[in-house]
Amino acid sequence: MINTRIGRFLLRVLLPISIVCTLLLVAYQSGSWDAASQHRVRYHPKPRLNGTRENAAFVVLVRNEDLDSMRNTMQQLESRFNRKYGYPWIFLNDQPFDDRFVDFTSGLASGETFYGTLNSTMWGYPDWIDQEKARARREAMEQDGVIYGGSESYRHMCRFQSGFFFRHPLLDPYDYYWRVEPHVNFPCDIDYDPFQVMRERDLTYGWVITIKEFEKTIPTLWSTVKEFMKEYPQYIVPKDDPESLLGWISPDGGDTYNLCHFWSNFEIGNLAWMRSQAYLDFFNYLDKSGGFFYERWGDAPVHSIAAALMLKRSQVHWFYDIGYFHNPWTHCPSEPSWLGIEKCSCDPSNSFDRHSWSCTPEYLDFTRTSRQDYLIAQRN
Ligand SMILES: Nc1nc2c(ncn2[C@@H]2O[C@H](COP(=O)(O)OP(=O)(O)OP(=O)(O)O)[C@@H](O)[C@H]2O)c(=O)[nH]1
Ligand SMILES: *[C@@H]1O[C@H](CO)[C@@H](O)[C@H](O)[C@H]1NC(C)=O
Ligand SMILES: *[C@@H]1O[C@H](CO)[C@@H](O)[C@H](O)[C@H]1NC(C)=O
Ligand SMILES: [Mg+2]
Repeated sequence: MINTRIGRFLLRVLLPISIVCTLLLVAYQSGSWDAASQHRVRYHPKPRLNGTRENAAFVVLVRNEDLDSMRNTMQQLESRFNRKYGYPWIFLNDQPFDDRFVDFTSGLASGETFYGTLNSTMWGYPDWIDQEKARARREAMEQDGVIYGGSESYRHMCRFQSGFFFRHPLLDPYDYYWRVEPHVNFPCDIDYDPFQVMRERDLTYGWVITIKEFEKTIPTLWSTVKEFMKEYPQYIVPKDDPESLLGWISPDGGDTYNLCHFWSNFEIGNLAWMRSQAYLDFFNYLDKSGGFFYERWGDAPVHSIAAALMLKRSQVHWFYDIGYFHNPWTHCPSEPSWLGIEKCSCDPSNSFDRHSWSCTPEYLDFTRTSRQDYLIAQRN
C-alpha cells in the first residue's frame, strides 16, 4: 500500500519534474535559441573599453567544416584589433551551425556572437530561373575551365553576398558591416577603429585589394548594367561629375567594362546603402536577368560596379593601412615610418597593389590620390 503510494508519487510528481530539469539543462548547455527566428545567440562576457563603439558587426558566411581556419582568422582579427573594442560577430550559414562551431568561435570572441541560417529566398532558385538551363550552363563552364564554373553552391553564395546578406534579420540592428572569410589573415595591428572612420568621414564603402575579374564568368554582366543605367539614370552619378568613379572601371565612358573590381572578401560598408532602393533596384535588375545562375557573376564585380555607378569617390575609401591576405594575394602597407614595420608580419615588397593584375594604380591615377592620402595613423 505505502509502496504503491510512493510509487505513484514518484511517477506523477518527481518524474515530470526531473524530465523538465533535464531538458532545461540540455537547453542551457547548448546555448540559447531565439525560438521565433531560429537564430542562436551566445552571450559572452566582454572586456569593455572606455569609449564608444560604432553600431557595427563582423559578418561571416561560413561552413561548419571551416571551423579551424575560421578560428585562425578570428584570433588574428581579435588580437590585432577587436579585443580593444568587442564588436560582435555574426556567423551565417546555409546549414545549421553545429555545437562545436558555436563553442569554438564564441570562446574566441571579445564581443557577442550570433549564428544564423539562410532561408530559401536567400539561398535558393528564384522561380524565373530555368534550373535545367542553369545546370547545362554549369557543365559547359566547367568544361571550359572557368574557376568555380561547375559549382552550384558557389552561385548561391555569390547571389547571397550580392543581394541578401545585408537583409538578414541578424544584421537589422547594425549600421556598418565588416565582411570576413575563413582562411584570411590580418598581418598588421589595426590601431584605430575603421568603423569610426566610416561614420566620421561619412564613408559608404571600404576596400583593400582591387583586381580584374575573369571575363568568362560575366559575359553579359556589363550589357545588363548598361540597360540598368538607361532605365534608372536617377541613380547614376553623372559621368562628367568630378566625383564620378565610373571612369575607373570604364575608361571609355561606360561603353565597356575593364573588369576592375574591389575584392569583396574584405569589405567594410554602410548597410544603409546596401538596403537603399537604389542598390535593391540594381540587384533585382541583375537577378531578373538570370546571370547569377546562367553565368557565374561574382558579388565582387556586382558590389564594385554598384559603387562605381552610384557612389561618389569621396564615399569610397582604400583601407591602405590594414594588412590583409586572402589566398593568393597579400596587401601589405609599405610606410614603416608611419605604421612601424614591427606591427606587421607581411612583406611590403609582396604587396599586390603594385602587381600588374591590380587595379589600384589605375584607381590612384583616376582619383588623383596617393597611398599616403589613405593613411589614417598619419592623421592622428
Ligand atoms: N555556409 C556556406 N558558406 C559558403 C559556401 N560557399 C562559400 N561560402 C563562404 O562564402 C565566402 C566566399 O567563398 P569562398 O569559397 O572563399 O570563395 P572565393 O573567396 O571566391 O574563393 P576561394 O577563397 O579562393 O576559394 C566564404 O566566406 C565562404 O566561407 C557554402 O556553400 N556554404
Ligand atoms: C573614460 O574616458 C573619459 C574621457 O576620455 C574619462 O573622463 C573617464 O575618466 C574615463 N573612464 C574610465 C573608467 O577610464
Ligand atoms: C527569408 O527571410 C527574409 C528576411 O527575413 C524574408 O523577407 C523572406 O520572406 C524569407 N523567405 C522565406 C521563404 O521565408
Ligand atoms: Mg575566399
